[in-house]
Amino acid sequence: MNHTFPSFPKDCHSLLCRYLTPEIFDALKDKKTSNGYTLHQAINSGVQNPDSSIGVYAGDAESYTLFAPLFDPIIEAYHGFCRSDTHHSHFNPDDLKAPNPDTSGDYIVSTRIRVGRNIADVPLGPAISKEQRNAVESQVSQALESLEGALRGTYYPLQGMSSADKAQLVSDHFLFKAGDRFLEAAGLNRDWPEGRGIFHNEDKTFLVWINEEDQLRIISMQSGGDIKAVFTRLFHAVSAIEKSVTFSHSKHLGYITSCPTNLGTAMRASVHIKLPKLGQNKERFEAIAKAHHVQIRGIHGEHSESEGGIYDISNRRRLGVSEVQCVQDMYDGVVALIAAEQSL
Ligand code: ADP
Ligand code: DAR
Repeated sequence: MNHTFPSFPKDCHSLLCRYLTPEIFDALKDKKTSNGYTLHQAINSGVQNPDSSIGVYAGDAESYTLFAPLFDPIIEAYHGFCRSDTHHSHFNPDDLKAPNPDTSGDYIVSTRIRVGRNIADVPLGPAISKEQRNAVESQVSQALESLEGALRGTYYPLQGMSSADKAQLVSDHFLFKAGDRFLEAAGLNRDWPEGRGIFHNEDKTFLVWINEEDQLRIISMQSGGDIKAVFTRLFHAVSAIEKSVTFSHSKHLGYITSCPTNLGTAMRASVHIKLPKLGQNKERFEAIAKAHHVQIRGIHGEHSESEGGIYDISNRRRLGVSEVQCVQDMYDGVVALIAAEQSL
């Protein structure tokens, strides 16, 4: 058990180093969840990677209550969501006001909306055993292969997949990259690639990642800017899967995920969008993004750079807002960014 308060560099700006006080460390350092998950494990990613933005991961739903003195202020700082708040879901695509904002196809390359989900009463990725992870792969892949119609598809385990097929799926933005150093230090890459894989339908507009950062990442995506069509497909996919799989969920935090940034809806709705002029006007770009609660990412996922003036624009809020609001945030941000790009 590591009993010494971690040392953080002076320029550490993670929420971990902001909220882990010696008093909180002393109060939590000897506690373990029923799955044996410790404070040391929960903070290891942020200790090993002082450039983390958050720096903590939950090993099970219980982590969010047992380590609440640390997780609660981090959740409040990231989501603006307090201990006494409750999360409400609203996933009806009929209530999304989002006519295609780019029918000419001049700006939006593609649209992707994903939710994270984890199986109820099973430890999350940082604390799961190899046997439990393999059982999740088996249960979820079987549930997916029973889907019909437009959701019909095939499961491809990562183990045994050729490097060429893997590289092609990653470069085409369909498959997750191998776990990065943040996930490594959180214990999320253990036994890689065993128990991991990807399910997708014929035209790769409906995909499910199994046992990456969460046990499921349910994804709807297609070329162009028909955001409502992508959201509608995701709604039907999630509704079909939850008929046979029970997800980890709480009244207070919504859908439970390993990283606190994904709690609540666990939804990230994004477009890959051409904004070359705004890209040269960072201050204005970031001001519009902030005003519309959207995040700017590179086009190969988190911690990547933009290429050719193309950016990944997605909702930042996930907890304390509904699924419809997440997509509305992204949509309204995209409309404002296109207008700004046109004005430059
Ligand atoms: P996540 O969204 O699952 O949290 P990332 O930001 O790492 O994770 O993105 C995962 C993959 O999805 C990356 O390959 C990224 O390029 C791809 N991606 C994200 N948004 C879009 C989009 N709108 N169109 C196409 N690919 C996308
Ligand atoms: N890299 C970690 C996680 C940040 C949020 N992104 C996730 N969960 N993929 C950090 O603390 O920076």
